[in-house]
Amino acid sequence: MKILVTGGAGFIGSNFVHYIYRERPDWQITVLDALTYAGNKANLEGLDPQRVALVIGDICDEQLVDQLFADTDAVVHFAAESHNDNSLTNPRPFLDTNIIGTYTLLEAARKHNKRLHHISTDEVYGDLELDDPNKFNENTTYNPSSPYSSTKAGSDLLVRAWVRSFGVQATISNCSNNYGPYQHVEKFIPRQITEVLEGRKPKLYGSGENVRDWIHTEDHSSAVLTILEKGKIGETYMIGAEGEKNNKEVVEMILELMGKDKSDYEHVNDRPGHDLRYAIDATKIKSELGWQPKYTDFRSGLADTIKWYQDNEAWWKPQKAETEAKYQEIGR
Ligand code: NAD
Ligand code: TDX
Repeated sequence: MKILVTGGAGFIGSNFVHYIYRERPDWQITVLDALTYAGNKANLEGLDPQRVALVIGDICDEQLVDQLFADTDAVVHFAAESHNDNSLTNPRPFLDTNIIGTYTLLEAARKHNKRLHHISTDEVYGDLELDDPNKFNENTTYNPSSPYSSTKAGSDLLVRAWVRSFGVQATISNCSNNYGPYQHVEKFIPRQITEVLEGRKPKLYGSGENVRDWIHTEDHSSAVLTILEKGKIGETYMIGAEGEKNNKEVVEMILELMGKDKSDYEHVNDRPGHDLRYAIDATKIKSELGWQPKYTDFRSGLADTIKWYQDNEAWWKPQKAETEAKYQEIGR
């Protein structure tokens, strides 16, 4: 089996590559990654180059994509511009990568008749009230809020159309917020951990009552492999692990696990259009494909993640000053 992984040098993509490398030792893996600010070759260190090849290139490059699709059995598509705050400052790269990039892959999947799994997010459904008893499921209406989530929504709709109109063999998954090793320090959990490691206070947007449904990235990987092997073409699967927590609770837990006073954080300006709550109903993937998450103890997953950032300062330090300078400019 030969598999092409787009965005495989980013956070979730590289965790997936490590997972496949361990779980499917006879698979050949090619990573296609543009190594934007979010991609890092170091995320693939330690993997045998006989089994894992890195091609540095853009998913919008039709010729390159065509060549790579000709020589693979299946494609898992993680590559994206992925950070909401960046999309509020400069939306254009989100349109290029998330929309045109996904279109380019779909055209190659159509031409070469190759299996494609598209990675998406729960954010395409907009947000929920704090007391809404319903969670997002595969039939929830699309209602994205930000340039990021609207371009992810657009990419999902392209996949659905290419399945229906051209018979492309694709599936989609919409996952909740991931945490774990190799996550860029611009994102919530790594930002707070590294702020504490640098002797500053965690930064909570607004009141901190916004809820995210956390899943360990390892569970996201096992779900994606399950869909790739057992999923039904044309179907969408929600991925989540019942990990709802508000941001204030998460910051307090980080501080406590790092031996600090749990009130030792600061409030900063809120994100414009900030989604209030995400929550996933993952009944379908559990009942139809038999998937179950393993990392259901958030506190211990968070403790492991803190330890990873403590042990891997050389990995995150080069991104940190530039990331905080960007936040300073936007007052968050
Ligand atoms: P990330 O920003 O850490 O990684 C994205 C990767 O894609 C990087 O390696 C980057 O270099 C690469 N890339 C960007 N533009 C490219 C292009 N034009 N051509 C080739 N490569 C390009 O993102 P992530 O958090 O790992 O997210 C991966 C996927 O999972 C995305 O599709 C995202 O929408 C989705 N997702 C993320 C989360 C989350 O919590 N982070 C949750 C659900 C879904
Ligand atoms: O410093 C911060 N303080 C803060 O309170 C940062 C960076 C974030 N936040 C809040 C905003 C959100 O409510 O924390 C929450 C999580 O923020 P992000 O890490 O930026 O994630 P989110 O906007 O929820 O989107 C994430 O999950 C869905 C990923 O970045 C997306 O790629 C994915 O699709």
